[in-house]
Amino acid sequence: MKKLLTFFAATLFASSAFSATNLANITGYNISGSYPTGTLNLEHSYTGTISNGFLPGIFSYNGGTGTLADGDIQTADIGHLIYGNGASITLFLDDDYYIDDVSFFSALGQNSSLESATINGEAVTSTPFGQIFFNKPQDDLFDLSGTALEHVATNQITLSNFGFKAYTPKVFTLSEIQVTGTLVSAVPEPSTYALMLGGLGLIGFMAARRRRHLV
Ligand SMILES: [Ca+2]
Repeated sequence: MKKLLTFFAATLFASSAFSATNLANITGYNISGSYPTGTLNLEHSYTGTISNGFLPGIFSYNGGTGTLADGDIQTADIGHLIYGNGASITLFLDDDYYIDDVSFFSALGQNSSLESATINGEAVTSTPFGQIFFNKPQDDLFDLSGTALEHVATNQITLSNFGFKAYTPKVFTLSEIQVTGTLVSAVPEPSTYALMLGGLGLIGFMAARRRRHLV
């Protein structure tokens, strides 16, 4: 009986452990509004289609993946310059997640003046972190906790309407994008919890009956 109780307790514990925050797998990304690879001597390889964008010298990247989601953060001369105001970036994830945050790692030694963005329709401010440049952290974290997006399951994130500090160029560099979240499929349904708790109750009841019989 004690073994069964331990088993149920372990199952409950394991299911809550499974729902821990993890790096989401970004399977592809589109960028609308971007300088070409080679700008600022930064290299960006991309597997999709690159076409003319909404301004001369500005390009659209569609249907592929590349340097910004390859797990390689801030290697010299690897990265990309994004045309800020009108740009948008769409990330495709391998599964549905409850998103915790989106991190933008700037290219090595590049200033970032990013302050905010619209993410899936919600205005979100960013917090600087990471590499120090001009005596200030230069990577940007968009934290979705406390926003309307916190408990929304999604496999696609669009960032647009980028906001910048006053009197700074409306551009930013990226070397890598990371998304952390909880896999929706790893979170047990409320009915699963009810079933497990019900099982625990039944075992407790049987144990109590056994004890009464033994007296
Ligand atoms: Ca990278």
